[in-house]
Amino acid sequence: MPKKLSYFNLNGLAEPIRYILHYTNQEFEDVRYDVYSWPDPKIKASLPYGQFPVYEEDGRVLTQSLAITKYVARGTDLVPTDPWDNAFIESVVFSIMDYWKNVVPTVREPDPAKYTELRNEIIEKNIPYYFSRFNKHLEDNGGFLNGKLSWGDFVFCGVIEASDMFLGIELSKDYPAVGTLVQHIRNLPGVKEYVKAIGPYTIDLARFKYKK
Ligand SMILES: N[C@@H](CCC(=O)N[C@@H](CS)C(=O)NCC(=O)O)C(=O)O
Repeated sequence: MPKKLSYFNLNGLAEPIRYILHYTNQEFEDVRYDVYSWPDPKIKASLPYGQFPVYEEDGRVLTQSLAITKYVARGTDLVPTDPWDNAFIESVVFSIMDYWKNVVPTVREPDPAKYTELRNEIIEKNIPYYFSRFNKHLEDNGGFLNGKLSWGDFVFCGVIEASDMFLGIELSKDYPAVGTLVQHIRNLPGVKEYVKAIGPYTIDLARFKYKK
């Protein structure tokens, strides 16, 4: 059953999917496009909705990172069978994506002064608002989104890592429960070896052409 995940040579929305595929020992082709030469009009036009990540399996194509993340975790205990548990996990996942929606326009801002202004706003406003709540949520729920490791924790970890990289910050420093969960995931079997093999991600926003 050949599996293929296409994204940029970055962590971003694909890293939780890669982590789960490694953690659950699923073989896949990890296709990475150079983010600095994006957009490539021909490749973009070939994508169902013009965006990555795209997951392919047996000739079928899936888009949307959260749908893919949940799909690759199916049949494992990363996806609870209880509907309430799933909805509870999803509710935090959607909140972390609400936070992430503030980061994306910042990264795509072409004017350096405006970028600094947007970045400062995230650091001074959005992060304290969301992360005080996320940190408390984790403290109240055994260190996870819902009491034990689930697909949602991988999404959560992915957004923290991408956010740290794009904004040049370290969220774990101010939010210890968040940091503990990120470290837990990075040390999982399969994930640990993968993280070591690829090394840390970096981004040079000055070379990033994909601006609005
Ligand atoms: N809601 C989509 C968002 C996908 C998305 O924003 N993809 C970005 C990378 S993180 C992308 O492909 N950007 C390049 C483009 O739009 O041309 C998901 O979760 O998969």
